[in-house]
Amino acid sequence: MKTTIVCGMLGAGKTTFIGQFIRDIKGKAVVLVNDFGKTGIDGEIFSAEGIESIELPSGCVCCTLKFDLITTIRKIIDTLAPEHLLIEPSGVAAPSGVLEALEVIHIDRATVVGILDATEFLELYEAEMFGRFFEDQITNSDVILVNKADLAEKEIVDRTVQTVEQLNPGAIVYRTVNCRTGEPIPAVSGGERPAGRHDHHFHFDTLSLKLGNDLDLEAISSFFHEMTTGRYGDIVRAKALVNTAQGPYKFDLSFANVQSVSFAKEISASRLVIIGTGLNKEDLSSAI
Ligand SMILES: Nc1nc2c(ncn2[C@@H]2O[C@H](COP(=O)(O)OP(=O)(O)OP(=O)(O)O)[C@@H](O)[C@H]2O)c(=O)[nH]1
Ligand SMILES: [Mg+2]
Repeated sequence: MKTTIVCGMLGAGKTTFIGQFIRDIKGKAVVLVNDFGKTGIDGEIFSAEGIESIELPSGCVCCTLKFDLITTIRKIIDTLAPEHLLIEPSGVAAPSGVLEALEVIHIDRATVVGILDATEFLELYEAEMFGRFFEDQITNSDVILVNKADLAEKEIVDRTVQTVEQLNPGAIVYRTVNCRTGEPIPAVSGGERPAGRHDHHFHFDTLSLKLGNDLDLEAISSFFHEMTTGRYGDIVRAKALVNTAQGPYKFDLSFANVQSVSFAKEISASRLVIIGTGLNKEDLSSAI
């Protein structure tokens, strides 16, 4: 079984990447996705794209859920027998923690794809906002996408690529928009991994809300923009699947960037997940 781990900070583009990458995979592919929030969202996104996935929500597979990760992979192998397993850990997971879990079940040739959001990476990395999180991600990745190149200035994208190449000269680096590499990703795997691991020492709070159906598309969009202002706390990521009065929609906030796109299918249950620090949960719960 081929194994690919797709890691990256919250909202960097992991799910977007898998949606593209899986089209080039021949044979049965299954995605194991670990949403950080209490309510899973990505599983339904994969399902709408016809991608088979197993969800492991609520927590982080590189720490508290490591045992669950091992058990779930074993179960996937026994029951679904995929030829290719793709793992999307939560956006706070250290790939070294995921690799350690894989070692326990003797999967030692996984390819690690690291996705960086070019609009935020340098600022967060240089301010050492997340300890050694980015270093762990970059040094453990075989392939790195400097993504969201459409939203960042060219000079920032160039400096991001330089920083990545300095940290990991052996990695294959792409500049991408919507994670499109323009060529199939080479099946490189298991290059030299740095010894030791770096736990993440930052913590995000999460809030999951059930939403009513028939909410107005514009109202939800403006609420998403309002969430970037700081009035509800420091929100780094929010995502929602909602059957709006104008049809099913997917909403995304990652750092200051907000997007809404219509969703291919009726949504099973309209819901919203918010991740950040100092969340004003009372106001958030009554705002929509
Ligand atoms: N403009 C722009 N938007 C992008 C790009 N890549 C991804 N996005 C958008 O960024 C948002 C987050 O993308 P996802 O693929 O869900 O990110 P993720 O890393 O899976 O997010 P989590 O699983 O929540 O950590 C979505 O609205 C994507 O459409 C890009 O290159 N440019
Ligand atoms: Mg995702």
